[in-house]
Amino acid sequence: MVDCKDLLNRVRRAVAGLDGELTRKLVEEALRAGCSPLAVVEEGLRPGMWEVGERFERGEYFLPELIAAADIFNGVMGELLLPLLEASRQSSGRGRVVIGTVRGDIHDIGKNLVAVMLRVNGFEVVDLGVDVPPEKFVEAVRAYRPDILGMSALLTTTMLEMRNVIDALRAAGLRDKVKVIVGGAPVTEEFAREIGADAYARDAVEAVEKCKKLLGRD
Ligand code: B1M
Repeated sequence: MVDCKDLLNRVRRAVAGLDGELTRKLVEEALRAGCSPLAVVEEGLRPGMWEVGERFERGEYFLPELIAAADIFNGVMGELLLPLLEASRQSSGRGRVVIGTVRGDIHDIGKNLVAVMLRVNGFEVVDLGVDVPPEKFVEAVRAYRPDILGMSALLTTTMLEMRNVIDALRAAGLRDKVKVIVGGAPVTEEFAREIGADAYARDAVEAVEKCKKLLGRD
């Protein structure tokens, strides 16, 4: 019997310790042992990144360590996990999602993962990238006519931009033309409700579920 929990705990520690080679080795081992690629991300890599953030807060890590952690994550994601996740892609036609990280924020790892999982589950995704100002979100809603607009924010300061985007949609007469979903580490269900979003998701899997629900196709 494979103990994914133990293996993924070791992945978490390797990421937190910024050991790229060990992370890669353990991820390969976990995949060989039959742990799901998504579990590797959500129960191994992501908690490791979280711990990196905590060490940063405690003054044990600095900006170069955050960058190193992001490189480790993106490395194993791109080489080992993405091909497996994409192999399970379902046929398209679920709906179109425009997604981006809000103005002032350049964190994109979580947003990219949400975009991948939406694509894998049959959504067409238009990714606007990072540091996206409200007017660019509005322009994209007008141009692409998505079913859903997704916003990601990782900073307590930038999450406030989400409200500005919703206000800008309203001012442009587009708010009732698109559903809005928000997410990212500091974002909560309560905050989503407060700013008038239609949904909140705490991770990529929940984001897919909520998007299906928003379109009444779950
Ligand atoms: Co920064 N950073 N960072 N950082 N960083 C955090 C967010 C922080 C919490 C670390 C900490 O102090 N504990 C902290 C924010 C504190 C706060 O505001 N409360 C912080 C800080 C302070 C900063 C800087 C200000 C540091 C500085 O310059 N002094 C700076 C800001 C830059 C800016 O944006 N303007 C900065 C910079 C960076 C790097 C660029 C070096 C790098 C990002 C690289 C990149 O993204 N390409 C980085 C990193 C790596 C982190 C941590 C360590 C890891 C983030 C991550 O990738 N997690 C982070 C610590 C933490 O998150 N606790 C931290 C893995 C990812 C899979 O999870 O992003 O949460 P996550 O995404 C999840 C869910 O949140 C959800 O699903 C995803 C998948 O499961 N989700 C959605 C996300 N978006 C969603 C959208 C949805 C639905 C769900 O719907 C549309």
